[in-house]
Amino acid sequence: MVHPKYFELEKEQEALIERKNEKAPFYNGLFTRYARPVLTCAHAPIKWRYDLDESTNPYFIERLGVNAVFNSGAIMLGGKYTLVARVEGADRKSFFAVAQSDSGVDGFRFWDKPILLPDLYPDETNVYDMRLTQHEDGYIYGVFCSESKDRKSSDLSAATAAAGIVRTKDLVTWERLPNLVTLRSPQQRNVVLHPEFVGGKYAFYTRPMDDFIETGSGGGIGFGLCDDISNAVIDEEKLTSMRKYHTITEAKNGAGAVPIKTDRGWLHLAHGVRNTAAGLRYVLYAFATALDDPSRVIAEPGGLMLGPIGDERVGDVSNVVFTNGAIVNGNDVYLYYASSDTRLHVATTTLERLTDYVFNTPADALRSVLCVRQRIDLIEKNERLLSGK
Ligand code: M1P
Repeated sequence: MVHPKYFELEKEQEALIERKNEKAPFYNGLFTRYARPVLTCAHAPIKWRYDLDESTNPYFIERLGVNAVFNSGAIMLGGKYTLVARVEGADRKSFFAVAQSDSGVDGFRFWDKPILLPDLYPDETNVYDMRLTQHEDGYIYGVFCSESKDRKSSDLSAATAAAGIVRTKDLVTWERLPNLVTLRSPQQRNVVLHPEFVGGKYAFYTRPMDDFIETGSGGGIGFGLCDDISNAVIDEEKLTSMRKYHTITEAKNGAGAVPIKTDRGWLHLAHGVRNTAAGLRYVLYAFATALDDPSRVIAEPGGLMLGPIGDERVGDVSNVVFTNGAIVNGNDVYLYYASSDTRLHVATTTLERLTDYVFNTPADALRSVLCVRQRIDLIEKNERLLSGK
């Protein structure tokens, strides 16, 4: 017999999924934020978490809890806004699951079962943060962090991060390819596959790291080419958006969503990290690279584009916003970002607004005195306009 509590929880969950989202009272001219997250642990199907059978679960206790639903890859598929979310079990292990919506801002519903990836690496302990690239070769690629225990270290928590690669045509059947090899960087996370061939090769945005947490000598977001994606090896990574002292990228940065092609260049939505007395603070920023060379930065607004506010600031890893997916539908851009490694939100904008933001927002002047100069120039321009002179 199905436990009666199941029907109660199902009803509550249905109400949660069906609840319309509303625009939040926030204005900056660039983004519309929404009042409610689009995915949370409460969206995970009841049958993923509970044994529904009253005879084996008389108290209807959650057997396999879901702790968080966050960093999601995003594409438009079959006319639906489609996310491959990072779902984290109560056991701390993350896995991937597809959720779809008709509106992009509410109504996200998980498919029946999470994705069971082909098991190529026996030491792989955790997988997370899949970027979905609809590549011009006809496949949808998922590039994600494949984390394994570092068996060379005596430190119990020592781990190594590599970029796992899968491909599919429908998000149902997945082919796993060998992990990306970067000959000059010992570890990789936040790797994104560029959607087009560059000089006939597959192009990846990388994030060279010496260590699992610290990027060490890794100077920023890298870029590398490889001939064969079924055995992807990158010999040389050159830097695109670099980490800089006393900016939002000082501690580290990483590619986020798959770059968006516009007439003026590739638009990149990335994250930057700085250290504070309260720990690491993750914010989102944007930059553009050249159409004829997607590694060459041609515009980089100063400062953060989107940071954690209100309830977003608190969670399992507080003071974090992180993106690994955006969807462009016509002129509209849906940026999916997670807050504090706990839940997933959406912010919307348009291609025109995003392009204007990236190309017309001043770069970081890098020193207080120059930043004040920048601001006084703006104030004086406004004063001239306001006084009609
Ligand atoms: O906890 C914040 C984020 O930390 C990592 O990002 P990075 O490699 O730039 O430090 C990722 O593990 C990400 O999943 C997480 O949201």
